[in-house]
Amino acid sequence: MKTDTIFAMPQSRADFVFDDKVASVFSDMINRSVPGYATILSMIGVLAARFCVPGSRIYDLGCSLGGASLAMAHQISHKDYELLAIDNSPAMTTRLETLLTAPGSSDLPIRVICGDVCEIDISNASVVVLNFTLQFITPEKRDALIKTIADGLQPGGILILSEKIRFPAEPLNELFIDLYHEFKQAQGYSALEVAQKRAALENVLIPETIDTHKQRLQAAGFSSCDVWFQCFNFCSMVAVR
Ligand code: GEK
Repeated sequence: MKTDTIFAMPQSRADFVFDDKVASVFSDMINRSVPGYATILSMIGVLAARFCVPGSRIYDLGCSLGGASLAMAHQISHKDYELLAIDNSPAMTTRLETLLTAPGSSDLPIRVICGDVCEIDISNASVVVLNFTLQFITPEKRDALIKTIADGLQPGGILILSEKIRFPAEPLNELFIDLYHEFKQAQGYSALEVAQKRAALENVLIPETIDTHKQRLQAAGFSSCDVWFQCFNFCSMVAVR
């Protein structure tokens, strides 16, 4: 795994993009930047194994290098489903295509699509995953995307929604951000790397509160939803159609 040193040297401020440079170090970056990432992936696999209905589709929206897709495909005991792994970064999808040719992965029912998750059709889905993707979608488009997902899920199907979140109480918000930065430094990132990445993400990653997510999920037609994982300002929710 190539080490992420993208923000190690002083640089002029520019918005974060999922380009080739990021894709080439992405596994290291996300593992050291999202508390509990490995646990979340593994439990997405457990949830998918429980909810994937034979003959249905699974959607991994904003799949990056396919961490969630592979966790699901390796834990579902049958092969009677189609897993659509979608990302609008060609650098990510090209790499994922290559990863899927590796021994042990080449026979998995995963189809990689380079495209915008806001533009795709969703139908006959039993499981949909937005693992740290909705936060990068412009807030005005989020209601429509969640509604498209709800409409494309079978009754009883699930959406797994993982997000960086903010808290309504400002002192708590600041505390969790501070603890998160401490976590990143414990993962080997310098104070400069943490500060430069934070600035690069400022206009790109827009976190919302858990209440905002829950209200949107309910309004879209999910019958129930709740948080199943949380560490500081990172959480994962499950919503049942
Ligand atoms: C994982 N889920 O490892 N359409 C398609 N893809 C998009 C869009 C869009 N409109 N906007 C952003 N992306 C992954 C991790 S990373 C999270 C997801 C992070 C893609 C973007 O190209 C990137 O690959 C991904 O969403 C977000 O389980 O880096 O914190």
